[in-house]
This record gives sequence, structure tokens and C-alpha cells, in this order.
Amino acid sequence: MKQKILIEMQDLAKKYYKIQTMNWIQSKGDGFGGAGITLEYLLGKLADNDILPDYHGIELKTTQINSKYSTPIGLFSTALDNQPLQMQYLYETYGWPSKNDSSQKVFYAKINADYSRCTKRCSFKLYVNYEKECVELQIYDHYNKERIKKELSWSFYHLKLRLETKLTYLCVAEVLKYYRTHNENYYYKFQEISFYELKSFEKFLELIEDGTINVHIKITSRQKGEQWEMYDKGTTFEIYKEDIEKLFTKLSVSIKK
Ligand SMILES: [Ca+2]
Repeated sequence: MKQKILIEMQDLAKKYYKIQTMNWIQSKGDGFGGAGITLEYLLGKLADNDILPDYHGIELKTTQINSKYSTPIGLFSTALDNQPLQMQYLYETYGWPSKNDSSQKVFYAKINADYSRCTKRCSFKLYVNYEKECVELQIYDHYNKERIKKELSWSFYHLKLRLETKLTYLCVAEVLKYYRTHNENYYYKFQEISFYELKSFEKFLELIEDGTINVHIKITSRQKGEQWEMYDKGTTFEIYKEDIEKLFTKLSVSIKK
């Protein structure tokens, strides 16, 4: 590992230690990403950048540890790339009526290498195609199990570029979350921090193949005048926290005194 990154990690660990000592901190953002936004704010980062690592070559992730559910860590978000507007195609062709309002369409699903049944008619799965150098989102007719001939994929080139640029070095902060009804605010308490280095892109592909990494497609609809239109909240490759050391090697970083 580069010496420069190790120094940045030690520096980050030191700043983080100060944040730990601050105890409960009121959220600086709202909704789902509040913990991450709050941490970035406290570290003095101004604007969010989805493409590059958050902090001096290190990507920051937060994970809530007092949640009933095991929440996955989003690695990076990227649309299908073998043709333009593939997400649009997916939404228009395979979207299903929303539970809240059946006049709205959604395509909101987690898909991995096992079959995931999304619609009455179709199942979806991820398949790593080494020959074509892409990760395919395959569609199967649920009844006859035959593959529907439509190519939807992410190229190895694009995935490798995204993974290696954003996630070569990673820092995961564990956080406690508390909702205070009195003033309707979220509060966070920052706990343990861990540092990691990416194993390899080949490992990433292996973990897609064995079902460890899934893709979360989040397309809903929003109203525009009288009409509903597609609202794409992003397509994210995810890994559960308990699997993180399958993709990354844990590093030992101590605070430099
Ligand atoms: Ca981040």
C-alpha cells in the first residue's frame, strides 16, 4: 500500500476520534443518507461527489448498527451501459404497478445471481459473461424458464473503472441512530471505524457470480402535470456488511500521536 494513503488514513482516524468524542450529533442532512452527510460535514467536506472517493483518495461509508435490519453497503451506482436509455427500457417494458398507486409504474428490486422474480411474468438475474466481458441482467420468462432475448449489461471496462477509482481504499464508520420525536430530528453517535483496501476487480466479479453482491434498481414514478414520468433513484451495486472482507482486506491503522 502507498505510504501516502496510510498517512491520509492515520489523519482521518485522528479527525474521526475527535468526532467520536462529540457524542450525539444532530443530523446535517435528512432522510436516508443523513449519517454519511453528517460525517462528511464534520470532516469539512463541502460538496458530495459520487464519482471520486470522498476524502483524499479514501471512500467513506457509514453503517447503522442499531437497526433491526442488516442494511447493505452501497458500493457505487451506475446504469446499464451497453446501449443508451436501458433503464428507461426496463421501466417501460417490465415496470409493475406501484403498491401505493396502481396508475404509477415502478421497477424497484434487488437482483443477484439467483433468480429474482420481479413481475408476474418475469424473473431476473445477474450473470457474469467472461467471453463478452460484461455483467448481464438476464430476463427469463417465469413460466417456461426460457431466456428473453434482450441484451442488458454493464461492461467490465466501465465497472472496473468505477470500482477502482472510487473504492480502492475504503473507510467504514459504524453509527448509532436516534430519532428524537420532540424536535423531529435525527441524531448520530459515531462508533468504531475500519479501513480497507480493495482485493481486486476479479474478486468483485466472483462475488457477483456467487450471489454475494447484488444490484439494487430503484426506479419509481413522479408526477409531472397530469402525467407520471420515470424517476430513477439510481442503480447500486451492494454488499452486506458481514461480507465486506470478501471484497476488501482490512487494514490496521492507528492514530498517530
Ligand atoms: Ca461515501
